[in-house]
Parts: sequence; C-alpha cells; structure tokens
Amino acid sequence: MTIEFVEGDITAQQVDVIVNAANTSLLGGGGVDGAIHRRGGPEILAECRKLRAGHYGRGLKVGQAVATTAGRLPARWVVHTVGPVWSDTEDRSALLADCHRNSLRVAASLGAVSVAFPAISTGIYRWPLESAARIALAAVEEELAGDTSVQLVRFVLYDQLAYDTFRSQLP
Ligand code: AR6
Repeated sequence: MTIEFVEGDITAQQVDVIVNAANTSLLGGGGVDGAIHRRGGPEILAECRKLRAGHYGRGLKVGQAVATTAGRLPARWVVHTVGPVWSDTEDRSALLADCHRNSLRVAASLGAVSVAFPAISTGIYRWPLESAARIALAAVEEELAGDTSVQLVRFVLYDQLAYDTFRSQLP
C-alpha cells in the first residue's frame, strides 16, 4: 500500500475515486466542491439530486460518505463526504477521521484501488492544516491496514503550504 502527496488540482487526477469535500446538501458549493462539479459536468449534480430524492432526503451527515459518477472527470467515481466545521470550543476530530474512513470504505465497496483526497475541512471550514493532516493520515493508515481493495491513497494539496504540512506529518 502507498500513501503519496502531490501539489495540484484534484479534478485532474487519474485515479478510481476522487473524494469531494462536500456539504450536507450534496448540491454543490465553493472550493474543491465547486471545482469538481464544474469540471465533472452536470451528471454529478444529477446523481446528487437523485440521492437527495431517495435515501439522503435530509442530506449527507457530517462524517458520512456516498458515491456518484465522476461525469467527465478522469476518475471513475466521486465519493462525497462532509467534513466538520472547525470549532474553537469543541473537539470534532473524530468526525474528520470518519470522513476519511468512510470515504475509503465506500471506495472499497466499489472495488477501487486508487483514491485521491483533498485536505478536507481546511478551506471554507477553517480546520488548521497541521491538525487536519495528522487526523487524515492516521485514519487512512488505519483503514489501509485492514481488509480493503484500496492500494494507493494520494493526498492532492492545492498549494505548497498544504503540501509541505501534509508531507511533514509522515515520518
Ligand atoms: N484541488 C485540490 N484541492 C483544492 C481544490 C482543487 N481543485 N480547490 C480547493 N482545494 P474547501 P472545506 C483545497 O473549502 O473546508 C464547499 O463550499 C483548499 O485549498 O474546498 O471542507 C463545500 O460545498 C483546501 O485546502 O472545503 C462546503 O460547503 C481544501 O481543498 C465547504 O466548502 C478544502 O477546502 C467545505 O469546506
């Protein structure tokens, strides 16, 4: 199994699954979510709407994950997950770990071998990078050590600071 880091745009990744830092509505937003829907085209939103009309009538809860087509993106599927908003008063780390764990479980249920993650919650949701990197890596390492089809996890960091911070968390 391999965990790797690249600086770049997650929408360009040729992997089985790219993970989207979505919100509870599943109906799109800014940041990486906006980029995925823009480059992936309307097919992704159409599937998200179907999810909302079905099992996810109240939206996707924080920490949960669900898959759709990747539309026109080079990936095969998008796995949408909802990160926690950073709180100065409450420890929400377990929810951020859940995002990574559940995204990998959904990916494995599809038989995915390669998965790309953005730095979930570190943008609009204001989670400090170093803490997010530590939590994300621990959750991914734990999940990859278990029974899973996933062999490669690539963290795709949007700028050099995020790249350096994630990279520095792995011995
Ligand atoms: N590729 C990789 N990383 C990216 C890209 C990209 N194309 N674009 C941004 N990032 P954010 P959140 C980085 O705000 O904090 C949306 O509106 C960005 O620099 O996308 O989980 C959703 O709908 C940052 O490091 O996600 C939610 O409402 C990281 O991706 C809310 O934002 C995450 O930033 C979720 O907030």
